[in-house]
Amino acid sequence: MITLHYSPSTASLVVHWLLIELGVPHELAKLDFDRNEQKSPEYLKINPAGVVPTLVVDGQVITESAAIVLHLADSYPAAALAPAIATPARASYYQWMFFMANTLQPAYRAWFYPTEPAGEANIDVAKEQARQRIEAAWARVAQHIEANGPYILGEKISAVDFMMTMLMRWSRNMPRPAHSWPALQAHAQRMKARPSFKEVYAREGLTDWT
Ligand SMILES: N[C@@H](CCC(=O)N[C@@H](CS)C(=O)NCC(=O)O)C(=O)O
Repeated sequence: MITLHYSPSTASLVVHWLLIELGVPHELAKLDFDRNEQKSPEYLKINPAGVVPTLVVDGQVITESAAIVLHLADSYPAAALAPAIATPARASYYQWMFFMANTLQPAYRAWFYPTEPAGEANIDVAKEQARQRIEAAWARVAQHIEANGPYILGEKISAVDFMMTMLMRWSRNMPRPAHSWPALQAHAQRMKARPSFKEVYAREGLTDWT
């Protein structure tokens, strides 16, 4: 039994999307952020950070979107979304997944939760720094895809492309959206054309950035 604790349009989107892409039977447990359900004592027992996603697989709790994505890709090898262990492709796969999780995600966190870096008094500075970090990161990914694409690992799609698409989406209302880089726009179009993307959009009730 697999249960995804999620909230629409958040970091749980990539997990939801992959569960659909991989054809994994699952249940959804929706958290209402407007009611702060992600901070309820009950939810904090399984995810002490009070964030989504949380995936519960046969009773085992797994948190951190990138970790869940890596685990799902390994667990369903028929989809070939993870290169073989100890190969050069696997090294690149780790590199880019960690880049998404360690460089882009914290910068987005600072953009969307700008009081966290240095309090209410420093929101503008926090947002400006986050914006610069996000744009610099996308410039680097765009350069890489332009030279080595169409996917992050070249000709073959991998789980990182799903993570990357979710993160590109997060910039859609920012001063410089990721899709304004032509190489990233082309990547996004490929990913959006997947039936699983349309399906996760339908299931989460999303309509923008199509
Ligand atoms: N590193 C975590 C970050 C998750 C995260 O920040 N999720 C946000 C939504 S995008 C969240 O749940 N925010 C609610 C809150 O902080 O109260 C992961 O990748 O799973």
